[in-house]
Amino acid sequence: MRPSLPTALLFFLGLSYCLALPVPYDDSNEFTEQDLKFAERYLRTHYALHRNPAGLMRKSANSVAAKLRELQSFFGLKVTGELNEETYELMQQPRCGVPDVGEYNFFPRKLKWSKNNLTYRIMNYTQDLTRAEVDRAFKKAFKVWSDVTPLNFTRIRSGTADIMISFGTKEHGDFYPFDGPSGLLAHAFPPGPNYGGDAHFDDDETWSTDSRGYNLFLVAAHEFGHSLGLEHSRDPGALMFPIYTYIGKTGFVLPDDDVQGIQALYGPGDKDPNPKHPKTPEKCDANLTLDAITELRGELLIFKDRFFWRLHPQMVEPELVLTKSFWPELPNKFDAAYENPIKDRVFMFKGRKVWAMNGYDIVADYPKKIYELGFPKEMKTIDAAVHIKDTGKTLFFTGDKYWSYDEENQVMDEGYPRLIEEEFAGIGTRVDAVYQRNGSYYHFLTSVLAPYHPPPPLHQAACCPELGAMQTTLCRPRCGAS
Ligand SMILES: *[C@@H]1O[C@H](CO)[C@@H](O)[C@H](O)[C@H]1NC(C)=O
Ligand SMILES: *[C@@H]1O[C@H](CO)[C@@H](O)[C@H](O)[C@H]1NC(C)=O
Ligand SMILES: *[C@@H]1O[C@H](CO)[C@@H](O)[C@H](O)[C@H]1NC(C)=O
Ligand SMILES: *[C@@H]1O[C@H](CO)[C@@H](O)[C@H](O)[C@H]1NC(C)=O
Ligand SMILES: *[C@@H]1O[C@H](CO)[C@@H](O)[C@H](O)[C@H]1NC(C)=O
Ligand SMILES: [Ca+2]
Ligand SMILES: [Ca+2]
Ligand SMILES: [Ca+2]
Ligand SMILES: [Zn+2]
Ligand SMILES: [Zn+2]
Repeated sequence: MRPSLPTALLFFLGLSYCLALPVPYDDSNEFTEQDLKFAERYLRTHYALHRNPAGLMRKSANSVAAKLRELQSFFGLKVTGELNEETYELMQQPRCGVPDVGEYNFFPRKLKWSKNNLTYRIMNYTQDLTRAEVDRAFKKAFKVWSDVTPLNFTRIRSGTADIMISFGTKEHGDFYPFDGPSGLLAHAFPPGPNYGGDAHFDDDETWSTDSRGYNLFLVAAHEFGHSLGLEHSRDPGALMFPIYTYIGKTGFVLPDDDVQGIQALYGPGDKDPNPKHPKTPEKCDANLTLDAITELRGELLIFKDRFFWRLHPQMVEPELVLTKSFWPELPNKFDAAYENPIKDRVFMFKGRKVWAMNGYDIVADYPKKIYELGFPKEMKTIDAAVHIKDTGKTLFFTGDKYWSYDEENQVMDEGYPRLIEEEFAGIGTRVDAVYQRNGSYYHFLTSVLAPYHPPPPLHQAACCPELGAMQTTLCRPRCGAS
């Protein structure tokens, strides 16, 4: 039986053709012929782009635009139907080979195994890891799913298992060839007989048990989600998000979105050894608290847990991304952040450490210790930071106190720390995040989002004066970000 995964791909094998790919009419985007071919291939593989009969060029261009719109919408990008820099960059990211669109019904909805007792067999191995490491990675990846369902996975060493696992390169026996290093990392078939449930890993990747190359456990846990019947999720925090992000050494916990998905198919298990499944923050949650806010060259970065929202003045919707997808080597969560626009640096704080960013690049010689800024050695964290352009000072909030740092002379100002209450009456005793916009400070307290309007002369009309201005910015960005 022919496997039933990206069926549409079969139509294109061996055909060479040219589709009119819509690109924006400005010369800031100079895509080469090769780039355009790459983009087309991406849409064919992941968005079921069909080749239109010759002579229907206009129509085919429209269908490419439609696919681009689907892709942009799936990933929360600005939906233009045109190939732009942002879309092209996203296409370049290493990812799973299973398509993102379910509506084409490669397989019926809610395809699942009709038994809870499943078998798997590891057919062969990669040279990158020892056999024991590969065995452990797969076992752990199955455990991710069996922990939250009644499913039970048993390894067999001969015969036919439900889930047959193999490493292969390029064409490897199922008409869905891999593509050499990076790009497609792996794919898996939905539940069913024969190929159903099987998972294939591209052996042209470097597989690892840590951050190098691609982490086999992480990719396998994602693929086995497909083996059990899950499709891709649009939630950038979900394991079933199609793009690979290494999430760090700290123990993996299955995100809530994936738990909901798999339990919708199989129900919950007896006992979940780790019942805390991280939820992806919801920008319009009335109870949202924030970790840190800063601008970065005109863009607003709003940090929350292992994510941040990016809000560019031209963007209609804030984009939610995993911090690790931008900075794999940084902590996934920050305490405080601020931008010094004169030095063109963004400083991000976690515990006793501070990193400096030049654009999105980490500046060499960082992280440094916060006591090098003049804080007492025993200080463990900074709650919030904000740079005041008019005075050249940076205010640091920690506990119920705040400090003033002179950026020009790089020293802490005399007479600090002071009590937050003294200067910022009514703000409370703890600050989560601070951000200054056009003369107004926005402070975000532990459980309340509120703009703080400092007394004159600093005070000016705030753009979103109502309570919860930051949230307004996130939820209805037109108000705050124009
Ligand atoms: C599940 O499969 C294993 C291995 O085939 C078997 O030993 C076990 O009894 C099965 N359990 C159930 C509940 O069917
Ligand atoms: C899971 O498999 C083990 C080992 O084969 C077996 O002892 C156990 O009964 C199974 N549990 C369920 C719920 O099927
Ligand atoms: C592993 O098995 C698959 C499927 O049988 C085959 O295509 C592939 O070449 C094998 N890979 C290795 C490294 O032996
Ligand atoms: C916000 O928190 C309050 C108090 O904890 C709770 O009653 C309310 O349901 C929460 N609202 C939302 C939208 O989660
Ligand atoms: C700041 O706010 C004032 C009053 O609303 C407005 O006139 C001014 O253009 C704003 N400046 C910036 C830089 O947004
Ligand atoms: Ca199978
Ligand atoms: Ca590959
Ligand atoms: Ca904070
Ligand atoms: Zn996938
Ligand atoms: Zn395959």
